[in-house]
Amino acid sequence: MTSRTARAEGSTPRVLLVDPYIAREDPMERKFVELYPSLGLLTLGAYLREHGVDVSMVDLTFERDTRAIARAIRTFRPDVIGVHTKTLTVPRALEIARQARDAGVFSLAGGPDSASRPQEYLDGGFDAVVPAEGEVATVDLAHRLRDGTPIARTPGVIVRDGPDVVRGPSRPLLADLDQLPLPAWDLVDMEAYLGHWQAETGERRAAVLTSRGCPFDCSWCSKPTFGRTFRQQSPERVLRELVELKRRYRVDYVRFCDDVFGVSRAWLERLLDRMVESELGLRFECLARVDLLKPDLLGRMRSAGLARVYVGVESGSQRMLDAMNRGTKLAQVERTAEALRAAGVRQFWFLMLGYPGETIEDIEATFRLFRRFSPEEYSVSIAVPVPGTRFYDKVKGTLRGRAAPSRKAGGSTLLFEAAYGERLYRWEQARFGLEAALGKARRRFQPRVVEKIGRVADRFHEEVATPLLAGKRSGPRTARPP
Ligand code: B12
Ligand code: SF4
Repeated sequence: MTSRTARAEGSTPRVLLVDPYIAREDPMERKFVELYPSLGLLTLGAYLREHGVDVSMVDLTFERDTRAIARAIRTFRPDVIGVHTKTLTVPRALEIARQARDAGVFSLAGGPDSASRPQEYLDGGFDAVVPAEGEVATVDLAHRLRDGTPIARTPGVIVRDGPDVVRGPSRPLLADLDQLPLPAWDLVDMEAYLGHWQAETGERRAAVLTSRGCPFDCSWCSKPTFGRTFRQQSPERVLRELVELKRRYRVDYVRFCDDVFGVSRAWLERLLDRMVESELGLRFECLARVDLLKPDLLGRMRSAGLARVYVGVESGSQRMLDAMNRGTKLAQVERTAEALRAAGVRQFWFLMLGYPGETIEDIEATFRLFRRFSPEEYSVSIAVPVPGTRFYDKVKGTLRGRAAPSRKAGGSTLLFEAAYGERLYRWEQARFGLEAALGKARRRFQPRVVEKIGRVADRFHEEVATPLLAGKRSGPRTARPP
């Protein structure tokens, strides 16, 4: 295996990175327009370059097929093809591993999906998997392959060695994220992404990551690459990235992609100050927890450009929040939702149905909360048990043999034996959809007409849908908004 890729000692190793996601094949993409280049790959690419590796990248996001990979193999002649993996793209990742094998190129998988089930990628044809932070391990591996030194037991790498699979010792995480170079944006067609956003929203939008990991411990959350660790860049390093995005790409809107933004209040205050002082005029959005998003900071966040917040509300039932080990209180949800509304910041709520132990009454509580605050945007998902989580361990005996929710069904697939059947949850999703539409209508049309539609929908829900799908009547009628 090693001899297949070994080149003259002293020559520069060549790594071809691949993002296998093709947007036009994804039915959900048109619904949730969220196209950004993978920051994991761009940072990995920049780091490899800084450490003596030639890097090229095939980003399939805007492509029609995978032909660009064959072209890159011919022209760039890589020693290693490194594929970013998500559950969504498993078949294509495996197809690329086959393509690499046929071309005699070493294939390497990294990213969240291969990190949570490396064996399947090795069985599927990959030569190796980097199941955690990628930078240092990949530099080491690329140089070993170039030098023809054995790669089995390379720290942070799992390799197929003949019939065996050899797992190298784990590698410590990077101690200081400020040492990371800026993402190698030139590896992808930034103009395609920025132009896409400009056409959709009128703004040139880019993604930025200020931290790695998350210190919280929600029982359904999968954290395959960084586990329960947390590191962040200094606000000054973050500002440097923002300045470059503005200068090189005329970006005017930033999505902070951190698992949770603003874990440390002191850090956040310093970043907000730097952003205001810099007068970059950027607007931004982030994902926040209701226990961290303090109403007294919202004014400052707004002045620094805050436009939208993704809020992990998840449930309107405290019992369920506790079951999920969310660590948040309903009072915090209410306080945050009110403060965001008062500050004029758009809210995007994440809600989840079907978590073990959830009853119709809990779903009603979530619905009432949703009706009361009527967030501008939302997503209601059916709980997905991801391997490696406590939720998965809890329901693994009742799994239904499907690894991931169907994109064709809008992601709404029940993968385990929940309290009710899939049709109930799908009905609830439709009901939240109707309520969202009514919420919008309330702001624009005759309230009486809207209320009437709402009452008819409530009656249908209570008297027809719930008894039919859950075999019982729902709780008390949902309160009407004032
Ligand atoms: C930000 C984010 C997004 C952003 C993406 C922004 C961007 N392009 O960077 C948006 C909102 C667009 C998004 C979309 C989706 N996301 Co997302 N997202 C995240 C999040 C919160 C952070 C990703 C990130 O930047 N991490 C930081 C970087 C540095 O880490 P990394 O990407 O893992 O890369 C490191 C290593 O994994 C490794 N590595 C990565 N690739 C490779 C490749 C090789 C060859 C090697 C050697 C190493 C290597 O090295 C990197 C540097 O150390 C993660 C959660 C998480 N913490 O990972 C979820 C996460 C990646 N997303 C997830 C999902 C499911 C999705 C969607 C499918 C959801 C949807 N709406 O349909 C889409 C898929 C879109 C797509 N194009 O594929 C899941 C993936 C689970 C899985 N097993 O597939 C995650 C893990 C969340 C979760 N816990 O469920 N996402
Ligand atoms: S769901 Fe969010 S807050 Fe909870 S552990 Fe995962 S990343 Fe952290």
